[in-house]
Amino acid sequence: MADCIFCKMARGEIQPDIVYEDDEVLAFRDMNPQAPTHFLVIPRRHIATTNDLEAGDTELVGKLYLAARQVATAEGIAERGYRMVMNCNPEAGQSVYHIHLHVLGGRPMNWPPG
Ligand code: DGP
Repeated sequence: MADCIFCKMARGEIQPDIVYEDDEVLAFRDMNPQAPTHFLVIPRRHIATTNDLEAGDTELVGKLYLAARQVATAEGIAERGYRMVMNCNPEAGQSVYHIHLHVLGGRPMNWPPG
């Protein structure tokens, strides 16, 4: 997707603060952090929302979570705890239409979320 900001990151046209990358997955610090640690994990391939996931994406989705765990461990938040959130569509607050797993930690989290 030519205009998608996260696709531009995936192609290397924009350089975020990358914390993990491989052939299929990229993770980088959120520009508007909501916790002391807040990074996003995305697939390099454009998928607009979780509603667009297909059966063939099962392994890719698993890789997002494994990357999240790896970075959470490296960031020192794995044992204390962290939250993973993927917002879908306007009512959930999705603002970038390229799926991304938020990983937040370093402070206590409230439940239910706002
Ligand atoms: P959401 O509202 O769930 O779609 O979250 C989008 C997140 O993406 C939001 O927390 C801010 C972050 N974000 C948007 N544009 C950029 C960017 O250009 N760089 C970085 N690092 N983060 C971005």
